[in-house]
Amino acid sequence: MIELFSANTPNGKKISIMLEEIGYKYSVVKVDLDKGDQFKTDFKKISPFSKIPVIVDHDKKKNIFESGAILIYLAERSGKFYDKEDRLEVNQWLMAQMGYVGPMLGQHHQFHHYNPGKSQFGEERYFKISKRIYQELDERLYKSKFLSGAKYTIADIATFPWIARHEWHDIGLKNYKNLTRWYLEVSNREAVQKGFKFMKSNEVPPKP
Ligand SMILES: N[C@@H](CCC(=O)N[C@@H](CS)C(=O)NCC(=O)O)C(=O)O
Repeated sequence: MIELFSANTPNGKKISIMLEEIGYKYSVVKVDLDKGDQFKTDFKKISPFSKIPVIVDHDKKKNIFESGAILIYLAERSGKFYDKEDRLEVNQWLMAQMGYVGPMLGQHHQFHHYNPGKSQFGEERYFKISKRIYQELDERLYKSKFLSGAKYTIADIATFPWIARHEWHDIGLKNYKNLTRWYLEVSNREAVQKGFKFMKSNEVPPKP
């Protein structure tokens, strides 16, 4: 049994989607980030930077923090979405999500969605970078069915919940044909739809 400590955010959804994809049983412990649950002593013991998501794998007696590390752990444990021969390619797209796509779109959320009007520099900078990311992903998906190649992998699972915030991004997902094709294909997966609902029973990936 896996315990998932999480919140309803793109990083949180990566792991519920993965757990649904591999068919593992899991329970969800909601970490209320607005109330500061992440700073509680017990949570800090399993999350040194006070961030969700974290999993506790009770069968293997392991706690894992960092969504990329959790995805790799679950992929290796289940033998799914991270084939050995494809790992070099998957790692690149996964790390690009962890180090670039997520953090930059996250800043765009801060300046454009949560705090518009506070910093023109911040708004313009992250809007521009976010548009660039859409373009770059679109170019990749013109050449490749999924991010790391022909197969759906943990790189797609990591990236999808971020693009699913496209309404906040105001970039116009529909204008990016290949990114939209990928987005719809991933959205239509049953496990993705289930994983998306892990905190709100009626939530679905928004249409492009
Ligand atoms: N690199 C981390 C980022 C996780 C992250 O930023 N989590 C946010 C929510 S999406 C969080 O827990 N924020 C609470 C805080 O920083 O106080 C990962 O991918 O797991």
